[in-house]
This record gives sequence, C-alpha cells and structure tokens, in this order.
Amino acid sequence: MSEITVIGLGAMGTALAEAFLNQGYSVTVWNRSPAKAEALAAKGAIVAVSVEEAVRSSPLIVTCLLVYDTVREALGPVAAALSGRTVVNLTNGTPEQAREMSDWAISHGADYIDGGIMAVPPMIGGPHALILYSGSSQAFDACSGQLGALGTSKYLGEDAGLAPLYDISLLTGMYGMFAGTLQALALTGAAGIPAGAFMPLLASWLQAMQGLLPKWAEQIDSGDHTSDVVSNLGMQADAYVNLIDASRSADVSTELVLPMQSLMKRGVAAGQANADLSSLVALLRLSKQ
Ligand code: FVH
Repeated sequence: MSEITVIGLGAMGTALAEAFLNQGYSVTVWNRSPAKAEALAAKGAIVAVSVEEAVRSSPLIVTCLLVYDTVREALGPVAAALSGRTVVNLTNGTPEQAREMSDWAISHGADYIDGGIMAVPPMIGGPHALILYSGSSQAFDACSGQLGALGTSKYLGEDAGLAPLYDISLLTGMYGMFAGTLQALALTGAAGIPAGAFMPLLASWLQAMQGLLPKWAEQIDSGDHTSDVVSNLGMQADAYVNLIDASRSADVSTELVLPMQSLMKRGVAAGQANADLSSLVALLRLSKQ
C-alpha cells in the first residue's frame, strides 16, 4: 500500500508525483505508456501494472490526464475499486464535466474533489503554484496536508464545478492579455521595432492598467458604472477605431481586435457611452438581456 496514487504521467502528472515524492509520501503511479513511469520509479515511486492496481494501492487517487473523457476511459472499467477512496481530478475541463464526474465517482462510493492547476509543471511544489479545489469539503479537509505538497491550495466550495469555473475564467483573462500582446507585437513588428525594445513598455503598461480592476469589481457588484475618471466607453469606442485602422494600414490582421469593437458599439448603442468599460460585462451575459 502507498499513501497517494497518481494516474497520468504527462508533463503535469509527472511534476505532481515528483512533488509528493519530494515531501516524503509513498506514491504509486500509473501511465498508459509505461515508459513515462521509469524516471519516477528511480526516485522511489511504485509503478502499478494496471489502473486497477494503481487505484487499489492508495486511499487518495490523483488523476491528471489530457481531458475528462480519458479519465472516464481509464477509471470506468475499475469503478468498483474506487469505493471508500478519494478521487482528486486535476484534469482541465468544464464545470459541467466536473459535476458529472463528481456524481459518477460518488455513485461508486468515492469522495470527489475537482481541481484546477494555475501553474506550469516546473512551478509545481513551489508556493507560486496555485491549485484551486472544489467538491467534498470533508474529503478536502482530510487530504489538504498531502495536497499542500503541490503548491498553494485554495478550496472554493462544495460544488465540484467551482474549481473549473475559476480555472477557465482565469485562463480567459490570461488569453485576453495574450491576444492583446500578440496584436501589439504584430503592429510594432510591422514597423520594424524589435519585440525586445517594445516589451518593457508593454509589460509596465499592462501592470499599470491592472490597477483599474478592483474598481471594476466594485462597479460590477454594485451595478453602478458611473465613470468618475476621464475614460468613459464613448471616448474609448471612438479611439478604438484607430487600433483597427492602424492595423489595417500596417497590413496586420484585425481578427483579434474586431470582437472588442463590436462589443463597444453594442454598449454605446445601449446608452452606456458615459459609463465605464466595466458596464460591458452585462452585455456578455446573453440570457440576462
Ligand atoms: N502542462 C501544463 O502547462 C498545463 C498546466 C495547467 C493544467 N494542465 C492540464 O493538465 C492535464 C494534463 O496535462 P499534461 O501537461 O500532463 O499533458 P500531457 O503531457 O499531454 O499528458 C497527457 C496525459 O494524458 C494521458 N492520456 C491521454 N489520452 C489517454 C487515454 N485515452 N487513456 C489514458 N491516458 C491518456 C497521457 O498518456 P500517454 O500519452 O503518456 O500514454 C498522458 O499521461 C491536462 O488536462 C491539461 O490541460 C496542464
């Protein structure tokens, strides 16, 4: 018997297993392609020859596979062995998938915790690796010590869908920043400006703009989007046209920037020209309109 089983030894699963081993836990591992377990075996992991053996080896089962379907594919045939164990699924997915997985695991007698990893593999085990959890609070309390080996844990509540909801929302914010960065670099690059020369300015500008976000949260929660600065939506919508025109003149694609313009136009048409940009969030919630 071991304390923790890790199922899935891709880049992330391997980092998770290593972090548990580094904290002195006894760890059983399983991966579809057995070769990926060899390096962990050299570090003290026990390699299971089947998923069933892996599941039966520990009370705490951590899964980190590519997508939810692969988790069900792997665990489905050995569902009976899950009874009495805790499954912590750190595979990326949607809130709906997490709730379905939770119902499925509970129906087989297991406790279920879903997780969202806000880190890349080299960060695992360090304090900057944030791992979001939701699902059974009782099970989370019981294994929070072991999970602490992976990074900083944040438990969000009983609904298993919360961790993926926060995870996906954080990733959405990240991709928005990446999209803007790609556009900015294409535009400056088309003018022959090296990325290395422009990037420090962009990084510090993005950091300065982060200062607006707490006010947005207040405005969205209160519903009062009154603009008390000098950058209301109407002004920004007019200036935004220049982003599009400058890209077109430089023969840079506008595919990343056009959707924001369309939302700004909707906001102005809805009478929100004098409000702050935070007022646009309501227009994205289609069923509320
Ligand atoms: N890597 C990262 O930066 C991100 C950070 C945030 C969280 N994600 C999510 O973590 C999940 C695993 O990601 P990964 O980086 O470990 O992914 P891979 O290295 O591609 O490994 C995939 C593992 O899944 C196994 N697998 C795939 N299909 C099946 C299947 N049908 N049956 C059983 N196992 C399967 C694969 O096995 P193998 O190809 O080695 O045999 C790997 O173990 C993921 O949800 C990220 O979104 C990572």
